[in-house]
Amino acid sequence: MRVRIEGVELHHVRLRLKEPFETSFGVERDRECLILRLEGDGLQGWGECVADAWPGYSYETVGTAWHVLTEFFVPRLLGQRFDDVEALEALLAPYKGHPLAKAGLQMALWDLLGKAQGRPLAEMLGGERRRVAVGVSIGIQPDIMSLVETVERYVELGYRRIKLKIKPGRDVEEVRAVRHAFPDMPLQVDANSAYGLEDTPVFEAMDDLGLLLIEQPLAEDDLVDHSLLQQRLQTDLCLDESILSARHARQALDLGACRVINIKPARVGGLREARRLHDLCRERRAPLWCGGMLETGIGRASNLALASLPGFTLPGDISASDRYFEVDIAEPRFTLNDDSTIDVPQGAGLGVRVDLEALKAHTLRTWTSGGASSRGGRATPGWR
Ligand code: NPG
Repeated sequence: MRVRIEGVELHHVRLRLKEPFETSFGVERDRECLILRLEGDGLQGWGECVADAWPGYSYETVGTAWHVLTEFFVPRLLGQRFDDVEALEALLAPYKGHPLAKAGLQMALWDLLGKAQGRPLAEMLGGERRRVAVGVSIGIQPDIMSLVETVERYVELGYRRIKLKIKPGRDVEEVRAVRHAFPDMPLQVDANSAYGLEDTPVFEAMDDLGLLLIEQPLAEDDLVDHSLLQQRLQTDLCLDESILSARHARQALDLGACRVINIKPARVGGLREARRLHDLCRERRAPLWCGGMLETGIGRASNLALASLPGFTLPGDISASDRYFEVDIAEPRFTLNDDSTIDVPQGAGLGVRVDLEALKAHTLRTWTSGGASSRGGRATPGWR
């Protein structure tokens, strides 16, 4: 069934996090992102572009995504008919980079097509599980005692896999203390590219702590040094920021730069490329898990659908809705089951309903194009 894209709306949203989230690249107190709405044939498709307010994790920001979407991507899309997502991927292929912006738009088209076909996203992607194993990612805490207490709090809530953020000077002692307090807990660490090969002793010191994996220790553009580091360690390295496509994943595995892959659909330009990456890892029997970027309920629904594919063998960074924001913009809220899993949405498309009041209350600026509301593009006046 073909759907004609008649209108596109962008919402620049800011949601207050329940607690600040500190990583090696900085502290987040609010989460900003773009929420996209596609209109066609009387249906609406929602997507989330996870570019943040500032270029910490990625060079993309809400500002760059706004620019490429309004100036280039949306004008190509309007008035076109789609019966699959492949056509959108092909339409955007000539534009270099900007995977987060492309992925947000693609998510909205998956949702729209799913609604048009009456099929849940998980089924469209080839998902098999009804619930997926999840863990929680814990930011850098003010001191070791509060770190151990924070881990304890999440363990009491039922999370059975913990990821700790680390940075130079806040690593070995912290991880050792948590390991001591939770000897059997599946535990992993994430450095977000904060180290160099000269820091190898730091990772050697963690090598006997029974970690599930060490995520992205070195620079994102450096597969070679990752392979040198992996040779020195028993613990599996996992790459996140370094893997921008299925091709990168193949090269990283071939080079021995990592043994485990983290998939974030946004980082690789959308769910279609994420599925190719999944297929590659499955073929290679490389352990795989779904990362998270502090998504709203919209992006979380998409991650849950993806993680229902059979190649995801490790728990994802997909926590319950109440771990992130006081107020979310999508319903229903996701809750943690007793076995540290979250149910995969079963409704058509993403399977969530956007709370328009909450969306409006958290929107800083909007832009509409096509549809009944305007012709050309129109942005909220007065936004700074
Ligand atoms: O539960 O969504 C979550 C957070 C998981 O730690 C997490 N994400 O580096 O992987 C990361 C980190 C992140 C957060 C990256 C925000 C980008 C933005």
